[in-house]
Amino acid sequence: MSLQVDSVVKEIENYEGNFHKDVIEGLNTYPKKLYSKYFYDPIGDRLFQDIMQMPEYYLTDCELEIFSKRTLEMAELISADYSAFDLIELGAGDALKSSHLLRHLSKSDIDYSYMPIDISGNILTVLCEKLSEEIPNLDTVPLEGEYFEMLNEAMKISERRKVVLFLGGNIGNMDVEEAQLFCAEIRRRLSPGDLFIIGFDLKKNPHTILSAYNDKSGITSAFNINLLHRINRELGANFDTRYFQHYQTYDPISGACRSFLVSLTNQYVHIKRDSIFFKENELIDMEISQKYSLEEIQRLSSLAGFELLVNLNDNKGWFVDSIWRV
Ligand code: AVJ
Repeated sequence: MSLQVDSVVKEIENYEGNFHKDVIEGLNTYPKKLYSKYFYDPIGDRLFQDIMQMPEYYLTDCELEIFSKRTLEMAELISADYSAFDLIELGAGDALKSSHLLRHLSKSDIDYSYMPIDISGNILTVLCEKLSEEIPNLDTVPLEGEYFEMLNEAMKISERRKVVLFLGGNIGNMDVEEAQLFCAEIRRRLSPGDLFIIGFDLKKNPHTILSAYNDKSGITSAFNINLLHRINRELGANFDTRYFQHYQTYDPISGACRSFLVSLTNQYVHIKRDSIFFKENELIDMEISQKYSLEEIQRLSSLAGFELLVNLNDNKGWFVDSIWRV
């Protein structure tokens, strides 16, 4: 392996590193940083469900519309050469969106397996039960673990053509540079003819975007604050969440929508033996939800070594599922 590829892999493995180490390291850097991938404990899962129900949070509805109204186009591209394939979904969750596609693909006689990847074994069990009721003939191979590890597993299971789904605008939780590395790592594991289908939230009226992440009801705030509670619960820390406040920004030029927690006072927080000082008004960088223009999506696909086949958008033109081929 070349040095460069080596360091890319390290960076991504790092991204998938362990909770305690990431928290201590993140809170000892400047600016302080926590990773949004840790938002999703059982309470965080429930808060994210609540976010998806908020009228301001348009992403889920837009992508659901794409998957329910443009299934035919998607299915035609996927089964263009009639060869058997594996449909791998990164972060499948409840597969609400992809189940439309699965149902459609299962009506044709092309042979395929569905391989949902998720770090939550619990979610995968529920999903498999749901799918075996809804689509009894579907061959489902659940893979519990981190994206790249399980993607490597999937490659070992069969040599069939691969179609990889990465939906929900989850790519937004990486900054543009990380997204480039991520897409290049996906590309490295695929072969000519394989597809990568990836959901992007688009740049749009900045008020629309900011409102989706800065709801008056305080759900997004609670979603961020829950990570402090999780650190208290799982790492024996003593964050007093009354002294942290959610702050959201959107920069319409770069497309970065960011959330922070602001320390409302000078305070020490203890995480077992470590003690961390927060100055009044000091920030913790919590999450990025990067928004893209169509040109930026095109650029990302070619930098990673894909050919962009089509962008499927919702009616409002707020979200796209972009279909890339190796
Ligand atoms: C699950 C990453 C798509 O960034 O829009 C929602 C997470 N954060 N509100 C997003 C989230 C705050 C969400 N993704």
